[in-house]
Amino acid sequence: MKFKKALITGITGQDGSYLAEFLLKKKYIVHGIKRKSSSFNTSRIDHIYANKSFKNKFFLHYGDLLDPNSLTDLISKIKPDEVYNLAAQSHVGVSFQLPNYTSQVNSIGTLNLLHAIYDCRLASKTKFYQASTSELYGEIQESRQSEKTSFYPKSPYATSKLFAYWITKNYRESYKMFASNGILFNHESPRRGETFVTRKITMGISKIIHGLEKCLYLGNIYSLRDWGHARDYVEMCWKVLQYNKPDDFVIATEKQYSVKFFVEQCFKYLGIKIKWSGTGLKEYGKIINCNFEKYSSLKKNMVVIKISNKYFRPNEVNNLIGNASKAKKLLKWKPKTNIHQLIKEMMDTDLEYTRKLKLK
Ligand code: NAP
Ligand code: G4F
Repeated sequence: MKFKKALITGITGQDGSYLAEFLLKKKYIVHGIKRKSSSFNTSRIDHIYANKSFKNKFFLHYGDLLDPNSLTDLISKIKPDEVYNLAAQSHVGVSFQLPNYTSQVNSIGTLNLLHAIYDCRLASKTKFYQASTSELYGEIQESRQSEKTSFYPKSPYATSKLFAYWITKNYRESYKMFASNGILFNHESPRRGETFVTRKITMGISKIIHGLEKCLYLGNIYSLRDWGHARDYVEMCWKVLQYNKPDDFVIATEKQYSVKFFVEQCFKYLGIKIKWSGTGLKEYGKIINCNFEKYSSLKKNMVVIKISNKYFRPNEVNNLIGNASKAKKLLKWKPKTNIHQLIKEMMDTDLEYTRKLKLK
């Protein structure tokens, strides 16, 4: 039996790790590109590497989106059936501090990868998935954003992803490549990077519970997002490439919550009641009630959330909510995990992680 071969860029990231697991379960041979780093950067995929049943099915290679030679070299050797381009400088806030670098990696990096496939004369064989983003909608032009909604990017990150979105379509049209965009709304998990807001919250609360921190500092808590689970969304990346033609798909839960709501629900899940007071930079959240015997680090009226100027962006995307009816209809998709299940999984994992951290 001939197994399909997939090449994943960004395999060491949140989505890359879930996608690798998903494809291996589907009997793919999975190749991943990892960057050279001065410290270990494979913690999200070490368990896959250690799994004996994936021996000779899972391979890691050094490479970088900014090193076209490494991409051509790998693609010519592997000859993948499917390439998933998940690699990016993916932090919107950081992109304001690293606009040039972000643009190089996210825009030119995507071009480098597409062109490597073309150069290796694999344009008619290899399917290409581009990790596009709801950040493209930025200053929203329609109350629910679909594939037909106009883009209005508001950060160097979003602008760089706009180039990547269009160059993907361009290679589809010019060279008849099966090149598709998944326009994914925010998706989270216990493997989310610790500086993205949901994970920052679940990790921050866990550290407060275990007495490792006193207070969590956040930026714009009135920002609204459509949050799904990364595990559900990587299945969609795969489905996008199994569709009968290359196309672009919005993937979203179609439900929207604020950052403030996410904070409240995390505390609520733990049986802790908080109260908000103040406004603007002076807004704060304090503990009103909980089982103080169980949570010995907490005290009544303890201020656990404060607002810091540091976490506001020069240009904010305030409001995102997707319309995923195309994917629901054509790819037969519906999200499996709701916000409360997501919070439970993230809180449970981070509480256990910080409990062990405290024992060290
Ligand atoms: P992530 O956790 O930040 O992972 C990014 C990955 O890209 C990491 O493996 C990183 O390697 C790698 N990378 C960065 N620069 C690279 C370079 N120059 N060459 C090769 N690899 C490089 O991101 P994610 O949340 O999994 O998201 C995956 C993709 O989907 C990204 O393109 C992101 O922009 C996009 N996206 C994400 C969301 C979301 O809500 N998560 C929504 C829409 C779109 P290191 O581990 O070495 O840093
Ligand atoms: O978690 P975030 O940093 O994610 P953001 O900016 O929505 O971007 C993520 O989702 C995109 C899809 O729409 C991806 F393309 C992108 O790669 C990334 O995965 O911030 C969410 C919201 C923002 O409005 C931010 O201003 O939360 C607000 N926020 C409030 N306080 C904060 C904080 N964000 C962070 N990171 N840290 C805070 O302290």
